[in-house]
Amino acid sequence: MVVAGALVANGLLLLAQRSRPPELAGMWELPGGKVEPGESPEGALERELREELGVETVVGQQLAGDVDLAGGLVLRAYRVELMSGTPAPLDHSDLRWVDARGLVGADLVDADRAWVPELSGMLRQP
Ligand code: 9L3
Ligand code: MG
Repeated sequence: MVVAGALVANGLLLLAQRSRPPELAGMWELPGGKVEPGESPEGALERELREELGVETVVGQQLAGDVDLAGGLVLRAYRVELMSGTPAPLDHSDLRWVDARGLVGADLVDADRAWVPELSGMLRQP
């Protein structure tokens, strides 16, 4: 399983720009990564966000609908709350906070597109 986090603050969502692999580099995603053996999905997401962004988070509600990825992996997204730290692009090319319009206009990885309607509803409207 792969887990991803929707960090929303002040009506804005944090998007992260992938640096790899080449076919995804430059595209934007909800940050996260693979669940390791022995981890819960929530624990894995907290670890990934600590590694990728340098922040402490608490994982909340799951977003609706898991997404099938190539290679038999399943992608699941959760709301996450920022507890401490300021997100930094420790593993990504760049970070960006987007409102509803910015999310719709972003060059998102295909896997994350299913959540755009649900996420837009949580964000500041233009
Ligand atoms: N993936 C897709 N959308 C996301 C994330 C975090 C990951 N929001 C896909 C890209 C990779 C795989 O899942 O094919 C593993 O992710 P990572 O460990 O390279 O971040
Ligand atoms: Mg990752």
